[in-house]
Amino acid sequence: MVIVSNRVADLRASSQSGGLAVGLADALKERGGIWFGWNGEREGVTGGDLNIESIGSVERIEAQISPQDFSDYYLGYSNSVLWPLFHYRLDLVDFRPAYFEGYQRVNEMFARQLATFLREDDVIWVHDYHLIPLASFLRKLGCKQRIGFFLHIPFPPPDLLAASPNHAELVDGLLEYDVVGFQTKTDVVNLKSYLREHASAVQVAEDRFSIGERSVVVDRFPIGIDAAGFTALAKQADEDVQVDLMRRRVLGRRQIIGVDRLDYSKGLPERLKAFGKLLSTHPEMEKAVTFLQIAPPTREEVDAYSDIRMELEGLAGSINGQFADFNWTPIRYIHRPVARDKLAPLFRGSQVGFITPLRDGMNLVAKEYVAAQNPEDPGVLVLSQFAGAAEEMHDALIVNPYDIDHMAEQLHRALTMPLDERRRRHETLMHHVTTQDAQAWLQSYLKTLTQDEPEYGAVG
Ligand code: GDG
Repeated sequence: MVIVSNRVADLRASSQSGGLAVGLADALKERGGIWFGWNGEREGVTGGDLNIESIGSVERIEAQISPQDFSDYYLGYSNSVLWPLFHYRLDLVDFRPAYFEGYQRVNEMFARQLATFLREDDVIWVHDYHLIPLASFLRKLGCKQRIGFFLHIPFPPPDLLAASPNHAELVDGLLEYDVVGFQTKTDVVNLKSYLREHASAVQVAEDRFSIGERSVVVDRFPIGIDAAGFTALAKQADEDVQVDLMRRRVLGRRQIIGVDRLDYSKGLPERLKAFGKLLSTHPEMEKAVTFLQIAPPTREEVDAYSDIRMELEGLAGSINGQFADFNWTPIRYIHRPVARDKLAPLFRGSQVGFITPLRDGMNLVAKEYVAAQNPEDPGVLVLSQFAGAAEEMHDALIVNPYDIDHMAEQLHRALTMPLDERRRRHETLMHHVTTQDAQAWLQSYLKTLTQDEPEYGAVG
Protein backbone atom coordinates (compact mmCIF):
# COMPACT_ATOMS: atom_id res chain seq x y z
CA MET A 1 0.00 0.00 0.00
CA VAL A 2 1.32 3.42 -0.90
CA ILE A 3 -0.09 6.59 0.64
CA VAL A 4 0.75 9.95 -0.87
CA SER A 5 -0.18 13.20 0.82
CA ASN A 6 1.26 16.70 0.91
CA ARG A 7 2.80 16.02 4.33
CA VAL A 8 3.81 12.64 5.73
CA ALA A 9 2.37 11.67 9.11
CA ASP A 10 4.56 10.97 12.09
CA LEU A 11 4.50 7.16 11.98
CA ARG A 12 5.96 6.88 15.48
CA ALA A 13 3.11 8.84 17.11
CA SER A 14 1.10 6.73 19.52
CA SER A 15 -2.57 6.06 18.85
CA GLN A 16 -3.13 8.31 21.93
CA SER A 17 -2.53 11.29 19.69
CA GLY A 18 -5.47 10.09 17.61
CA GLY A 19 -6.59 11.69 14.40
CA LEU A 20 -6.91 10.54 10.89
CA ALA A 21 -3.20 10.29 10.26
CA VAL A 22 -2.86 7.68 12.98
CA GLY A 23 -5.71 5.61 11.49
CA LEU A 24 -4.02 5.68 8.09
CA ALA A 25 -0.63 4.95 9.61
CA ASP A 26 -2.05 1.89 11.39
CA ALA A 27 -3.55 0.60 8.14
CA LEU A 28 -0.20 1.10 6.45
CA LYS A 29 1.74 -0.67 9.21
CA GLU A 30 -0.66 -3.61 8.96
CA ARG A 31 -0.20 -4.00 5.21
CA GLY A 32 3.36 -2.73 4.84
CA GLY A 33 4.23 -0.07 2.31
CA ILE A 34 5.22 3.51 1.72
CA TRP A 35 4.06 6.97 2.82
CA PHE A 36 5.37 9.61 0.46
CA GLY A 37 5.10 13.42 0.69
CA TRP A 38 6.85 16.77 1.06
CA ASN A 39 9.14 17.28 4.07
CA GLY A 40 7.44 20.59 4.96
CA GLU A 41 10.58 22.70 4.55
CA ARG A 42 10.65 25.64 2.20
CA GLU A 43 14.39 25.93 1.66
CA GLY A 44 15.04 22.64 -0.13
CA VAL A 45 16.21 21.83 -3.63
CA THR A 46 13.50 20.57 -5.97
CA GLY A 47 14.59 17.09 -7.00
CA GLY A 48 17.19 17.00 -4.21
CA ASP A 49 17.88 13.95 -2.04
CA LEU A 50 14.94 12.14 -0.52
CA ASN A 51 14.80 11.48 3.18
CA ILE A 52 13.98 7.79 3.61
CA GLU A 53 13.26 6.26 6.98
CA SER A 54 12.22 2.65 7.57
CA ILE A 55 9.84 2.02 10.43
CA GLY A 56 9.01 -1.68 10.62
CA SER A 57 7.44 -2.65 7.32
CA VAL A 58 6.81 0.96 6.32
CA GLU A 59 9.06 3.37 4.47
CA ARG A 60 8.51 7.04 5.18
CA ILE A 61 9.80 9.02 2.20
CA GLU A 62 10.04 12.80 2.22
CA ALA A 63 10.86 14.97 -0.78
CA GLN A 64 12.30 18.49 -0.91
CA ILE A 65 10.98 21.51 -2.76
CA SER A 66 12.70 24.82 -3.53
CA PRO A 67 11.60 28.24 -2.20
CA GLN A 68 10.16 28.98 -5.68
CA ASP A 69 8.10 25.78 -5.63
CA PHE A 70 7.00 26.46 -2.07
CA SER A 71 5.65 29.76 -3.30
CA ASP A 72 4.06 28.48 -6.56
CA TYR A 73 2.92 24.99 -5.62
CA TYR A 74 2.07 25.31 -1.93
CA LEU A 75 1.21 28.93 -1.12
CA GLY A 76 0.20 29.67 -4.70
CA TYR A 77 -1.85 27.12 -6.61
CA SER A 78 -2.78 24.87 -3.65
CA ASN A 79 -3.67 27.52 -1.10
CA SER A 80 -4.41 30.69 -3.08
CA VAL A 81 -6.31 29.02 -5.93
CA LEU A 82 -7.64 25.55 -5.14
CA TRP A 83 -8.43 26.07 -1.44
CA PRO A 84 -10.54 29.23 -1.92
CA LEU A 85 -12.05 27.99 -5.22
CA PHE A 86 -13.11 24.65 -3.76
CA HIS A 87 -14.57 26.48 -0.73
CA TYR A 88 -16.72 28.59 -3.09
CA ARG A 89 -14.64 31.73 -2.42
CA LEU A 90 -13.94 33.08 -5.90
CA ASP A 91 -13.37 36.51 -4.32
CA LEU A 92 -10.20 35.18 -2.65
CA VAL A 93 -8.77 33.28 -5.61
CA ASP A 94 -5.48 34.57 -7.02
CA PHE A 95 -5.01 32.91 -10.44
CA ARG A 96 -1.50 33.23 -11.83
CA PRO A 97 -0.04 31.11 -14.64
CA ALA A 98 3.18 30.65 -12.63
CA TYR A 99 1.23 29.02 -9.80
CA PHE A 100 -0.28 26.39 -12.07
CA GLU A 101 3.09 25.72 -13.70
CA GLY A 102 4.64 25.23 -10.24
CA TYR A 103 1.79 22.92 -9.23
CA GLN A 104 2.32 20.75 -12.31
CA ARG A 105 6.10 20.84 -11.91
CA VAL A 106 6.05 19.63 -8.30
CA ASN A 107 3.45 16.94 -9.01
CA GLU A 108 5.52 15.70 -11.94
CA MET A 109 8.62 15.57 -9.80
CA PHE A 110 6.82 13.72 -6.99
CA ALA A 111 5.55 11.21 -9.58
CA ARG A 112 9.06 10.60 -10.93
CA GLN A 113 10.50 10.18 -7.44
CA LEU A 114 7.73 7.90 -6.25
CA ALA A 115 7.70 5.74 -9.40
CA THR A 116 11.16 4.32 -8.64
CA PHE A 117 9.79 2.75 -5.43
CA LEU A 118 6.62 1.22 -6.89
CA ARG A 119 5.96 -2.47 -7.38
CA GLU A 120 3.51 -3.90 -9.88
CA ASP A 121 0.99 -5.07 -7.30
CA ASP A 122 0.99 -1.86 -5.24
CA VAL A 123 -2.21 -0.01 -4.50
CA ILE A 124 -1.70 3.76 -4.39
CA TRP A 125 -3.92 6.13 -2.40
CA VAL A 126 -3.41 9.85 -3.05
CA HIS A 127 -4.83 12.45 -0.68
CA ASP A 128 -6.15 15.92 -1.22
CA TYR A 129 -6.10 18.95 -3.42
CA HIS A 130 -2.33 19.47 -3.56
CA LEU A 131 -1.92 16.30 -5.61
CA ILE A 132 -4.76 16.12 -8.14
CA PRO A 133 -2.48 15.66 -11.20
CA LEU A 134 -0.23 13.04 -9.57
CA ALA A 135 -1.93 10.04 -11.22
CA SER A 136 -1.67 11.59 -14.69
CA PHE A 137 2.09 11.96 -14.28
CA LEU A 138 2.41 8.43 -12.88
CA ARG A 139 0.41 7.07 -15.86
CA LYS A 140 2.75 8.90 -18.27
CA LEU A 141 5.62 7.03 -16.62
CA GLY A 142 3.85 3.76 -17.39
CA CYS A 143 2.35 3.03 -13.95
CA LYS A 144 -0.57 0.62 -14.34
CA GLN A 145 -1.31 0.14 -10.63
CA ARG A 146 -4.70 0.89 -9.08
CA ILE A 147 -4.57 4.54 -8.00
CA GLY A 148 -7.23 6.16 -5.83
CA PHE A 149 -7.78 9.79 -4.89
CA PHE A 150 -9.63 11.20 -1.89
CA LEU A 151 -10.55 14.87 -1.66
CA HIS A 152 -10.78 16.05 1.95
CA ILE A 153 -12.29 19.43 1.02
CA PRO A 154 -15.49 20.26 -0.93
CA PHE A 155 -15.69 19.95 -4.71
CA PRO A 156 -17.39 22.99 -6.27
CA PRO A 157 -20.30 23.08 -8.74
CA PRO A 158 -19.38 23.19 -12.46
CA ASP A 159 -20.06 26.91 -12.85
CA LEU A 160 -17.64 27.79 -10.08
CA LEU A 161 -15.02 25.31 -11.21
CA ALA A 162 -15.25 26.69 -14.74
CA ALA A 163 -14.01 30.04 -13.40
CA SER A 164 -10.59 28.43 -13.08
CA PRO A 165 -8.60 28.71 -16.32
CA ASN A 166 -7.27 25.20 -15.65
CA HIS A 167 -10.54 23.44 -14.92
CA ALA A 168 -10.31 21.02 -17.84
CA GLU A 169 -6.78 19.94 -16.92
CA LEU A 170 -7.80 19.46 -13.29
CA VAL A 171 -10.73 17.22 -14.18
CA ASP A 172 -8.70 15.31 -16.79
CA GLY A 173 -6.22 14.71 -13.98
CA LEU A 174 -8.98 13.28 -11.78
CA LEU A 175 -10.06 10.92 -14.55
CA GLU A 176 -6.65 9.20 -14.48
CA TYR A 177 -7.52 7.66 -11.11
CA ASP A 178 -9.42 4.40 -10.67
CA VAL A 179 -11.44 5.79 -7.76
CA VAL A 180 -12.24 9.43 -6.99
CA GLY A 181 -13.64 9.72 -3.46
CA PHE A 182 -15.46 12.68 -1.96
CA GLN A 183 -16.87 13.50 1.47
CA THR A 184 -20.51 14.20 0.51
CA LYS A 185 -23.28 13.60 -2.00
CA THR A 186 -23.09 17.26 -3.00
CA ASP A 187 -19.44 16.88 -4.03
CA VAL A 188 -20.21 13.73 -6.01
CA VAL A 189 -23.11 15.43 -7.78
CA ASN A 190 -20.89 18.42 -8.59
CA LEU A 191 -18.25 16.31 -10.34
CA LYS A 192 -20.86 14.19 -12.10
CA SER A 193 -22.61 17.24 -13.50
CA TYR A 194 -19.30 18.68 -14.66
CA LEU A 195 -18.48 15.39 -16.39
CA ARG A 196 -21.87 15.29 -18.12
CA GLU A 197 -21.53 18.84 -19.43
CA HIS A 198 -17.86 19.26 -20.16
CA ALA A 199 -15.92 16.05 -20.42
CA SER A 200 -15.69 13.14 -22.81
CA ALA A 201 -16.31 10.65 -19.98
CA VAL A 202 -19.40 8.48 -20.44
CA GLN A 203 -21.48 7.43 -17.45
CA VAL A 204 -21.80 3.64 -17.56
CA ALA A 205 -23.27 3.05 -14.08
CA GLU A 206 -24.54 5.07 -11.13
CA ASP A 207 -21.03 5.62 -9.80
CA ARG A 208 -18.84 4.83 -12.81
CA PHE A 209 -17.64 6.73 -15.87
CA SER A 210 -15.70 5.27 -18.76
CA ILE A 211 -12.96 7.12 -20.61
CA GLY A 212 -11.63 5.21 -23.61
CA GLU A 213 -10.38 1.86 -22.38
CA ARG A 214 -10.57 2.66 -18.68
CA SER A 215 -13.21 3.55 -16.16
CA VAL A 216 -13.30 5.54 -12.93
CA VAL A 217 -15.52 5.19 -9.86
CA VAL A 218 -16.85 8.47 -8.44
CA ASP A 219 -18.38 8.01 -5.01
CA ARG A 220 -18.64 9.42 -1.54
CA PHE A 221 -16.76 8.09 1.48
CA PRO A 222 -17.65 10.34 4.44
CA ILE A 223 -14.66 10.47 6.73
CA GLY A 224 -14.97 9.60 10.42
CA ILE A 225 -12.93 9.83 13.62
CA ASP A 226 -11.49 7.31 16.07
CA ALA A 227 -14.62 7.73 18.19
CA ALA A 228 -13.76 5.19 20.89
CA GLY A 229 -10.28 6.68 21.32
CA PHE A 230 -11.62 10.22 21.56
CA THR A 231 -14.30 9.27 24.11
CA ALA A 232 -11.64 7.64 26.28
CA LEU A 233 -9.43 10.73 26.02
CA ALA A 234 -12.32 13.02 26.96
CA LYS A 235 -12.91 11.17 30.23
CA GLN A 236 -9.38 11.85 31.49
CA ALA A 237 -9.37 15.52 32.42
CA ASP A 238 -6.00 16.69 33.74
CA GLU A 239 -5.75 19.00 36.76
CA ASP A 240 -5.94 22.28 34.82
CA VAL A 241 -9.09 21.29 32.99
CA GLN A 242 -10.69 19.93 36.19
CA VAL A 243 -10.03 23.17 38.05
CA ASP A 244 -11.54 25.16 35.17
CA LEU A 245 -14.61 22.90 35.20
CA MET A 246 -15.08 23.18 38.95
CA ARG A 247 -14.77 26.93 38.86
CA ARG A 248 -17.47 27.16 36.22
CA ARG A 249 -19.70 24.78 38.15
CA VAL A 250 -19.41 26.87 41.30
CA LEU A 251 -20.24 30.02 39.34
CA GLY A 252 -23.09 28.27 37.46
CA ARG A 253 -21.48 29.31 34.22
CA ARG A 254 -21.89 27.34 31.02
CA GLN A 255 -19.45 27.18 28.11
CA ILE A 256 -19.81 27.28 24.35
CA ILE A 257 -16.77 25.88 22.53
CA GLY A 258 -15.42 26.24 19.00
CA VAL A 259 -12.17 24.71 17.70
CA ASP A 260 -10.89 25.42 14.20
CA ARG A 261 -7.68 26.14 12.38
CA LEU A 262 -7.82 29.90 11.85
CA ASP A 263 -9.20 29.76 8.31
CA TYR A 264 -11.66 32.00 6.45
CA SER A 265 -13.70 28.92 5.53
CA LYS A 266 -14.58 28.28 9.17
CA GLY A 267 -17.01 31.22 9.59
CA LEU A 268 -15.34 32.59 12.71
CA PRO A 269 -16.34 36.29 12.44
CA GLU A 270 -19.99 35.31 11.88
CA ARG A 271 -19.76 33.00 14.89
CA LEU A 272 -18.42 35.72 17.19
CA LYS A 273 -21.12 38.08 15.96
CA ALA A 274 -23.81 35.48 16.71
CA PHE A 275 -22.47 35.13 20.24
CA GLY A 276 -22.54 38.94 20.63
CA LYS A 277 -26.10 38.92 19.35
CA LEU A 278 -27.07 36.28 21.93
CA LEU A 279 -25.75 38.51 24.71
CA SER A 280 -27.59 41.58 23.44
CA THR A 281 -30.92 39.83 22.83
CA HIS A 282 -30.82 37.67 26.00
CA PRO A 283 -29.29 39.81 28.77
CA GLU A 284 -29.92 36.97 31.26
CA MET A 285 -27.07 35.14 29.49
CA GLU A 286 -24.54 37.73 30.69
CA LYS A 287 -22.16 36.10 33.16
CA ALA A 288 -24.09 32.83 32.67
CA VAL A 289 -22.10 31.71 29.63
CA THR A 290 -18.64 32.11 28.10
CA PHE A 291 -17.52 31.34 24.60
CA LEU A 292 -14.16 29.57 24.28
CA GLN A 293 -12.82 29.75 20.74
CA ILE A 294 -9.57 27.92 20.03
CA ALA A 295 -8.13 28.90 16.64
CA PRO A 296 -4.48 27.92 16.09
CA PRO A 297 -2.71 29.68 13.20
CA THR A 298 -2.16 28.14 9.75
CA ARG A 299 -0.76 29.33 6.39
CA GLU A 300 0.10 32.74 7.79
CA GLU A 301 2.12 33.65 4.69
CA VAL A 302 -1.10 33.87 2.65
CA ASP A 303 -2.62 37.38 2.96
CA ALA A 304 -6.21 36.20 3.35
CA TYR A 305 -5.13 34.45 6.57
CA SER A 306 -3.56 37.52 8.18
CA ASP A 307 -6.68 39.50 7.20
CA ILE A 308 -9.01 37.05 8.97
CA ARG A 309 -6.79 37.05 12.04
CA MET A 310 -6.99 40.82 12.33
CA GLU A 311 -10.74 40.84 11.79
CA LEU A 312 -11.23 38.24 14.49
CA GLU A 313 -9.03 39.96 17.05
CA GLY A 314 -10.92 43.20 16.44
CA LEU A 315 -14.28 41.52 16.86
CA ALA A 316 -13.36 39.58 20.01
CA GLY A 317 -11.95 42.80 21.50
CA SER A 318 -15.03 44.85 20.72
CA ILE A 319 -17.55 42.24 21.98
CA ASN A 320 -15.52 41.76 25.16
CA GLY A 321 -15.23 45.53 25.55
CA GLN A 322 -18.98 45.90 25.26
CA PHE A 323 -20.05 43.11 27.62
CA ALA A 324 -17.17 42.11 29.94
CA ASP A 325 -17.20 42.83 33.65
CA PHE A 326 -14.31 42.75 36.14
CA ASN A 327 -15.20 39.13 36.95
CA TRP A 328 -16.36 37.83 33.56
CA THR A 329 -14.84 37.77 30.08
CA PRO A 330 -17.48 36.68 27.55
CA ILE A 331 -15.10 35.49 24.80
CA ARG A 332 -11.92 33.60 25.49
CA TYR A 333 -10.06 33.51 22.22
CA ILE A 334 -6.94 31.34 22.00
CA HIS A 335 -4.72 31.71 18.97
CA ARG A 336 -2.44 28.80 19.88
CA PRO A 337 -2.80 25.04 19.48
CA VAL A 338 -4.14 23.24 22.54
CA ALA A 339 -2.93 19.67 23.27
CA ARG A 340 -5.36 16.98 22.13
CA ASP A 341 -5.60 15.45 25.61
CA LYS A 342 -6.82 18.84 26.91
CA LEU A 343 -9.09 19.47 23.94
CA ALA A 344 -11.15 16.31 24.46
CA PRO A 345 -12.08 17.00 28.14
CA LEU A 346 -12.72 20.65 27.24
CA PHE A 347 -15.29 19.45 24.70
CA ARG A 348 -16.84 17.24 27.38
CA GLY A 349 -17.03 20.13 29.82
CA SER A 350 -18.73 22.46 27.30
CA GLN A 351 -22.50 22.61 27.04
CA VAL A 352 -22.54 23.69 23.40
CA GLY A 353 -20.28 22.78 20.46
CA PHE A 354 -20.53 25.71 18.07
CA ILE A 355 -19.23 24.61 14.64
CA THR A 356 -20.31 26.93 11.88
CA PRO A 357 -18.04 26.84 8.81
CA LEU A 358 -19.16 28.73 5.71
CA ARG A 359 -18.06 25.65 3.78
CA ASP A 360 -16.23 22.53 4.99
CA GLY A 361 -15.39 19.16 3.45
CA MET A 362 -16.58 17.25 6.53
CA ASN A 363 -15.49 18.88 9.82
CA LEU A 364 -14.07 16.39 12.26
CA VAL A 365 -14.45 18.72 15.24
CA ALA A 366 -18.25 18.26 15.05
CA LYS A 367 -17.75 14.50 15.41
CA GLU A 368 -15.15 14.88 18.16
CA TYR A 369 -17.51 17.12 20.14
CA VAL A 370 -20.21 14.44 20.03
CA ALA A 371 -17.81 11.61 20.91
CA ALA A 372 -16.52 13.56 23.93
CA GLN A 373 -19.91 14.09 25.60
CA ASN A 374 -21.19 12.38 28.72
CA PRO A 375 -24.26 10.47 27.42
CA GLU A 376 -26.07 11.05 30.75
CA ASP A 377 -25.76 14.82 30.47
CA PRO A 378 -24.65 15.63 26.94
CA GLY A 379 -24.03 19.03 25.38
CA VAL A 380 -25.70 20.21 22.18
CA LEU A 381 -24.04 20.49 18.78
CA VAL A 382 -24.88 23.61 16.76
CA LEU A 383 -23.69 22.86 13.23
CA SER A 384 -23.52 24.73 9.94
CA GLN A 385 -25.63 23.39 7.09
CA PHE A 386 -22.54 23.89 4.89
CA ALA A 387 -20.28 21.47 6.78
CA GLY A 388 -20.12 18.07 5.08
CA ALA A 389 -20.97 16.61 8.49
CA ALA A 390 -24.45 18.19 8.32
CA GLU A 391 -25.40 15.77 5.54
CA GLU A 392 -25.72 13.05 8.17
CA MET A 393 -25.77 14.69 11.59
CA HIS A 394 -29.43 15.68 11.43
CA ASP A 395 -29.84 15.73 15.19
CA ALA A 396 -27.53 18.67 15.60
CA LEU A 397 -29.18 22.10 15.59
CA ILE A 398 -28.49 22.93 11.96
CA VAL A 399 -27.87 26.62 11.21
CA ASN A 400 -27.14 28.87 8.27
CA PRO A 401 -23.76 30.43 9.18
CA TYR A 402 -24.60 33.63 7.27
CA ASP A 403 -27.75 34.20 9.34
CA ILE A 404 -26.42 35.76 12.56
CA ASP A 405 -29.82 36.24 14.22
CA HIS A 406 -30.87 32.65 13.65
CA MET A 407 -27.53 31.36 14.96
CA ALA A 408 -27.99 33.46 18.12
CA GLU A 409 -31.47 31.98 18.62
CA GLN A 410 -30.20 28.43 18.11
CA LEU A 411 -27.43 29.08 20.65
CA HIS A 412 -30.11 30.13 23.10
CA ARG A 413 -32.14 27.03 22.28
CA ALA A 414 -29.07 24.84 22.83
CA LEU A 415 -28.28 26.47 26.19
CA THR A 416 -31.83 25.98 27.44
CA MET A 417 -32.61 22.56 25.92
CA PRO A 418 -34.22 20.08 28.32
CA LEU A 419 -32.16 17.03 29.34
CA ASP A 420 -34.37 14.43 27.64
CA GLU A 421 -34.11 16.19 24.27
CA ARG A 422 -30.35 16.56 24.66
CA ARG A 423 -30.05 12.85 25.41
CA ARG A 424 -32.24 11.83 22.51
CA ARG A 425 -30.32 13.97 20.03
CA HIS A 426 -26.96 12.87 21.38
CA GLU A 427 -27.83 9.18 21.19
CA THR A 428 -28.56 9.37 17.46
CA LEU A 429 -25.51 11.50 16.76
CA MET A 430 -23.29 9.19 18.78
CA HIS A 431 -24.60 6.16 16.91
CA HIS A 432 -23.58 7.81 13.67
CA VAL A 433 -20.14 8.90 14.93
CA THR A 434 -19.27 5.45 16.31
CA THR A 435 -20.53 3.39 13.38
CA GLN A 436 -19.22 5.68 10.61
CA ASP A 437 -15.80 6.00 12.21
CA ALA A 438 -12.30 6.28 10.75
CA GLN A 439 -11.99 2.50 10.36
CA ALA A 440 -15.29 2.23 8.49
CA TRP A 441 -14.16 5.01 6.13
CA LEU A 442 -10.80 3.40 5.52
CA GLN A 443 -12.21 -0.04 4.88
CA SER A 444 -14.92 1.11 2.54
CA TYR A 445 -12.48 3.20 0.50
CA LEU A 446 -9.87 0.44 0.27
CA LYS A 447 -12.51 -2.14 -0.62
CA THR A 448 -13.59 -0.01 -3.58
CA LEU A 449 -10.03 0.72 -4.61
CA THR A 450 -8.89 -2.89 -4.52
CA GLN A 451 -11.86 -4.52 -6.20
CA ASP A 452 -11.39 -5.48 -9.82
CA GLU A 453 -12.68 -3.26 -12.54
CA PRO A 454 -15.77 -4.93 -14.08
CA GLU A 455 -15.85 -5.75 -17.76
CA TYR A 456 -17.60 -2.91 -19.56
CA GLY A 457 -20.30 -5.28 -20.75
CA ALA A 458 -21.14 -6.07 -17.15
CA VAL A 459 -21.47 -2.42 -16.14
CA GLY A 460 -24.70 -0.46 -16.05
C1 GDG B 1 -9.67 19.06 6.35
C2 GDG B 1 -11.03 19.53 5.78
C3 GDG B 1 -12.12 17.51 6.77
C4 GDG B 1 -7.80 21.87 15.60
N1 GDG B 1 -7.26 22.74 16.47
C5 GDG B 1 -6.50 22.03 17.31
C6 GDG B 1 -6.60 20.68 16.96
N2 GDG B 1 -7.40 20.60 15.89
C7 GDG B 1 -7.79 19.34 15.25
C8 GDG B 1 -9.25 19.04 15.46
C9 GDG B 1 -9.52 18.11 14.29
C10 GDG B 1 -8.60 18.66 13.21
O1 GDG B 1 -7.59 19.44 13.86
C11 GDG B 1 -9.34 19.59 12.26
O2 GDG B 1 -10.12 18.84 11.39
P1 GDG B 1 -11.35 19.46 10.61
O3 GDG B 1 -12.04 18.36 9.92
O4 GDG B 1 -12.22 20.18 11.56
O5 GDG B 1 -10.77 20.56 9.61
P2 GDG B 1 -9.50 20.76 8.59
O6 GDG B 1 -8.23 20.91 9.34
O7 GDG B 1 -9.87 21.93 7.75
O8 GDG B 1 -9.44 19.40 7.73
C12 GDG B 1 -12.17 19.05 6.65
C13 GDG B 1 -10.73 17.05 7.21
O9 GDG B 1 -9.70 17.59 6.36
C14 GDG B 1 -10.62 15.53 7.19
O10 GDG B 1 -10.95 15.00 5.94
O11 GDG B 1 -13.08 17.11 7.73
O12 GDG B 1 -13.40 19.44 6.09
O13 GDG B 1 -11.03 20.95 5.67
O14 GDG B 1 -9.13 16.80 14.58
O15 GDG B 1 -9.45 18.48 16.74
N3 GDG B 1 -5.97 19.69 17.61
C15 GDG B 1 -5.19 20.05 18.68
N4 GDG B 1 -5.07 21.35 19.07
C16 GDG B 1 -5.69 22.37 18.43
O16 GDG B 1 -5.56 23.54 18.82
N5 GDG B 1 -4.56 19.10 19.37
